[in-house]
Amino acid sequence: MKIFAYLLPLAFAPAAFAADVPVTVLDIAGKPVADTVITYTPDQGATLSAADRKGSFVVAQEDMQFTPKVLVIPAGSTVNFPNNDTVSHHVYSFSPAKKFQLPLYGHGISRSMKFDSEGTVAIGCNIHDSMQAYIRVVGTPYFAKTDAKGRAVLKNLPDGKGQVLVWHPLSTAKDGETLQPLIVNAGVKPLNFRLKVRRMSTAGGGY
Ligand SMILES: [Cu+2]
Repeated sequence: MKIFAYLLPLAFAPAAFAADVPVTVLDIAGKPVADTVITYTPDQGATLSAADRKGSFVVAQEDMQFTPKVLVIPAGSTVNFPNNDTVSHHVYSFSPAKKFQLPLYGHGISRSMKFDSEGTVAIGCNIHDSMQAYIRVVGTPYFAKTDAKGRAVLKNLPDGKGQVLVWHPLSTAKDGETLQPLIVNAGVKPLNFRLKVRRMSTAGGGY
């Protein structure tokens, strides 16, 4: 019966704390910045689960654009690139995080590619220069992307200290990245960022 004396304190131990942290990203003029990727990495390190690493995502080719223009995925994920246009496209990237080519293919056809290395992968079409997109490959399960209102929520952040990394393709910060420490506890507050961003550089709706 003595064993209960040991079990009882465990039953009343507080559950591991986790927090959802809302994030708002505005530009210097106070306008929302959509397509900002926010990641959180605990100082003790982050681990992607086997399920995280087997994710499947989509960057479609529609109306002569990539949709979405910014995608965030855990390292190890696969991205499908369906061509929903009537014209053919040739998807490629020269980025060090993933150099690849998906040679010219037409309507109704999809190709896929696996992304194992963390970093930013700039995607283009060999035929249509205005088609541009970015795949942000991350090594933490805690990530989010801002909507048209510049809002996102980092979910289930574990109790403790860590770093928040904010990235946007048009950010003037080095590599488009801004780093800020964060302490996650019961008093954690929403995060607000002001980003200095360049104007969109192409007419085709890319970045
Ligand atoms: Cu194209």
